[in-house]
Amino acid sequence: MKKVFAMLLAAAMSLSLAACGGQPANNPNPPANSGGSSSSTQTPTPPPADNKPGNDKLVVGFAQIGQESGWRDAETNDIQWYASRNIDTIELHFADAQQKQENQIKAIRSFIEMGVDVIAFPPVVETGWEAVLTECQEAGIPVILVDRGIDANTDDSLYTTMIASDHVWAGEQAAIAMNDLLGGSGVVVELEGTVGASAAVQRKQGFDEYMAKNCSSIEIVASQTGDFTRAQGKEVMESFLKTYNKIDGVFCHNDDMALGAIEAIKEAGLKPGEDIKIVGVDGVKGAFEAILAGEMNCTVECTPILANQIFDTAAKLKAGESVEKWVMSADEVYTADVVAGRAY
Ligand code: GZL
Repeated sequence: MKKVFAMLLAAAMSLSLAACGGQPANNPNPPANSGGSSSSTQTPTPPPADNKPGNDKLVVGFAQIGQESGWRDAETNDIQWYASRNIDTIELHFADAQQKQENQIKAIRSFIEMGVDVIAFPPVVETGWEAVLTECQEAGIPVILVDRGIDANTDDSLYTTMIASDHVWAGEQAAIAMNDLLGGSGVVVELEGTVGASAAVQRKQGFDEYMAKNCSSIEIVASQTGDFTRAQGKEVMESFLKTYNKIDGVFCHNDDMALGAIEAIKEAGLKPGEDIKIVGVDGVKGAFEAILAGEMNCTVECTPILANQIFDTAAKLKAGESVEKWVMSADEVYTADVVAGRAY
């Protein structure tokens, strides 16, 4: 019991440290935008002269989606902290696209202009990348997709590798947990992530297909996007509660929307985690706290701690080594049993 709790708390702590910009006590360097570019929406300015050929640092351009969730902040802080701890060997150019695809594309084009060694980015949506990825290919700059993918119809030679969790698996695990929580029957609503994002499309696919195939007495009566944000998750859950007089469970494509749904359920005079079962994805600190408080029932982990893999893979690509097309993260399912430590 103590071991599980310590492990979970450590997991939550590392996520929360990364997410809240905090740093382990022994890290003298606060997370910094350790590249030559700004971390605002402006297109990063070209790097100093030392970025020209001959600079033996690994120069990576990272076009981040934005700051829509605690998970996203955890990923950003992990990447910036890792680069700030390795400034002798890594030069990170980091751009924040404020959740706009056009800003990600602008940032990628500026990285091409800089002549970075590798470009890495989480595609905010699955489509609309052919042109800019072709420009990367023509410039001879390998591309790493991070935490989300692009449409299966897009020529996959346009990117070198993807480092991400299996989002279909996450949706299936959420369905298994929800089925268990409802005892095989009930009415469920779904809070979807960003429209067109692979993490949302695939979590929905995993959840809905599992339910259709295995849970004939569970009905999904509504499914609507909350754009992966807590505020919109709350708003959509409020509308569901006004529309449906019986909701037994809610599947949220990420924990931030689950935390918003919890607020809405409480304000409706109901008990989250009891009257309405709540399953999320990500494994952020707030989800563990809600589960420990009995207000949430399960979170399916999707690790945001990818910096090590990103920079290791980038270094291999710079050295001309080949890498797997998909470097899949290993994730766990945290039900209340696991969190309470009864599972061991
Ligand atoms: C998952 C990632 C998703 C998270 C959300 O890999 O793309 O984006 O689940 C985040 O919290 O907004």
